Amino acid sequence: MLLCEYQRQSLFAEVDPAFRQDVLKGLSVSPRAIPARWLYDGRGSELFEAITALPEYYPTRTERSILSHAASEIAASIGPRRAIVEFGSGSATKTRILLSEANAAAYVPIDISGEFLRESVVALSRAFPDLPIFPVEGDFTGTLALPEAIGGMPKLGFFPGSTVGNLLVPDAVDLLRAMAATLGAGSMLLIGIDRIKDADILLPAYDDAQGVTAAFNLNLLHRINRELVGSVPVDAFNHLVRWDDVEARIEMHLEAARDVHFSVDGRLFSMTKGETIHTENSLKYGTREARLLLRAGGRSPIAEWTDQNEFFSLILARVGTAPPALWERNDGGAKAPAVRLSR
Ligand code: SAH
Ligand code: AVI
Repeated sequence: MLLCEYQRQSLFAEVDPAFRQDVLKGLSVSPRAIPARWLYDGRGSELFEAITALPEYYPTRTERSILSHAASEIAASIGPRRAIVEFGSGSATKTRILLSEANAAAYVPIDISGEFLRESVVALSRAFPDLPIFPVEGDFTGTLALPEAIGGMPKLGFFPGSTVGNLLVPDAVDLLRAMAATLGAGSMLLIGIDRIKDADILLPAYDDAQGVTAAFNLNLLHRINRELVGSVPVDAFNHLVRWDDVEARIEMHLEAARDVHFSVDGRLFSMTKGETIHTENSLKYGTREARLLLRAGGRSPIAEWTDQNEFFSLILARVGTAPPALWERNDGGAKAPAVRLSR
């Protein structure tokens, strides 16, 4: 049998045992749910990139615009020669804006999507030939060691895209605390957080007219079939998006359009029509909630930038939860960080 390169890679690539475990467990529990990090294989990362260019998907272009306006202020606040450690770097498109201003000593992109990570590092090292880059492939919610080469450098954690919103609050707090421990004393964090807004803006952002987000969601089933010898009838599933106003989150599900029976890794599963697999949460935060989240995660916000519509926040925080210094207060008393609007 002749195999194309893509089939060859899929056949001989090692299956991550954590993927197998999460899928088998996620399909067995009620309600069924698979962690969102598994949406990102090579194809999933490509589809996410396509999502970022959709007219309905406001977060990427909004954060990029905020970052472009704020980059020189951020560079002044963090000072020179930090190692920038990015959590969930993807194509690292926004990182280029930061790197152009920040005079970084090194860059460490961390991502679970290995092939995509390697490609983005090649492109980035062409754009920044003098910057030492140390990619780390892995799950940032697990224990990750940073490269020894950056051990002695002061660090800036960069966590853009509102990827923190893909974690439930207790998990987000745990991750922020783990990041603070990994990045060490004196480290800073620059984090993007998507704000609560009207459902008629949120829903289309996750259910676009061209069906790219649907393809991103359904790719999880293709991935299961490819990597875990699955027989999931992908055409029997619909992309389903909900806004939960109480939990302030978008939910993505895969809904069975009819009764289905399939196997994964030799195990049999049945779903009735209308039953769903929950594949992603995307939590949105109010301004105060975002600051409280950071404080719970062991960080003190010191500056915040937003856009004209106040759709998205980029927050700079330092390690520790001590109250902000007087110069950081913008109203002579309230312990809020200075907020600047980017236009
Ligand atoms: N930072 C980019 C990409 C955001 S998409 C941006 O702002 O546009 C989320 C990225 O995080 C993807 O590249 C995905 O592969 C990665 N990712 C998601 N969960 C992860 C995890 N648990 N560990 C490591 N990387 C993860
Ligand atoms: C990466 N993450 C912040 C995206 C989000 O908006 O929650 C993932 C995504 N899911 C569907 N569209 C985009």
